[in-house]
Amino acid sequence: MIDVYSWATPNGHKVHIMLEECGLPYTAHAIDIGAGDQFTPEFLKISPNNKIPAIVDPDGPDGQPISLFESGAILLYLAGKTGRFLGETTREKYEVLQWLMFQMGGLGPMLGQAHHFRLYAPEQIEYAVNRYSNEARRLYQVMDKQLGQHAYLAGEDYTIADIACFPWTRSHKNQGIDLADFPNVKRWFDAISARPAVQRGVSVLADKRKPLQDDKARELLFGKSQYQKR
Ligand SMILES: N[C@@H](CCC(=O)N[C@@H](CS)C(=O)NCC(=O)O)C(=O)O
Repeated sequence: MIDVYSWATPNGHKVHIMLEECGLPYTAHAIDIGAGDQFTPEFLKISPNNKIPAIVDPDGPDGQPISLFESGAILLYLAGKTGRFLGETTREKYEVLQWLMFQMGGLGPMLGQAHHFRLYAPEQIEYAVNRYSNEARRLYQVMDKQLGQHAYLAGEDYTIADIACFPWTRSHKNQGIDLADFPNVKRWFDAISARPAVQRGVSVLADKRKPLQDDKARELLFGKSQYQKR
C-alpha cells in the first residue's frame, strides 16, 4: 500500500489521479499546507523542499521502501512501476517526457505565479499580474496548437503528460483564461474531466481543503516561515 502525503491542490491531484488511473492501492495522508504541516521534521525527511506531494512505497524497485518528492518524479516512478501512461517506444517516451517537462518547468510554475499575483498578493501589482496572465495565455496557446494536431499532449494516447497538465487547467478562470478562446484545450479538458479515475482523483482530500484566506496560512505560505533555516 503506497502512502501519499498530499493536499487537494494541482500538484497533489496529479498523483491522486495517477494512482486512481493505475488502480494502485494507497492511503492519502493530509498535509495541510495552510496549517504548516509541510514544515514538520517527519514530512521534511521525505520532502526536503517542504512541498506536497510526496509518497512512500514500501515495495520499491529492489523490494525495499522508497520515498519520493516532486510530482514529476512520482508520476515517472508510478508509470515505471505499472508500465502505464508513458508510451511504449523510445520515441513515444521522449514525446511524453518533453510535455511532462513543459508542465514541470513552465505550466506549473507560471500558472502558480499567475494565481499568486491575481489572487493572493496583498497588493495588486499591475506589472506582475500582466506578466503572469500573459504568460498563462501564451502557454494555453502552445497547448491549444498541439491539441489541434493530436488527441493528447504527447500524441494519440493519454499519458502522464496529460495527468500533469490537466489539474492546473482546472483553475483556468483564476488565471484569467476563458477556455472558449482555446477550443482544442477545451475538447481535451472535457475528455479528461469525464474520466472516472480523474473524478475520483480530484476529490481526494478535497473535503479538507479550506480557502486560503486567514493571515496565518498566508504567513506560512508566503511569509517569513518559508525562509527559516530548517
Ligand atoms: N515542483 C513541485 C511543486 C510542489 C508545490 O508547489 N506544492 C505546493 C502545493 S501545490 C506546496 O506544497 N506548497 C507548500 C509550501 O510551499 O510551503 C512538484 O511538482 O511536486
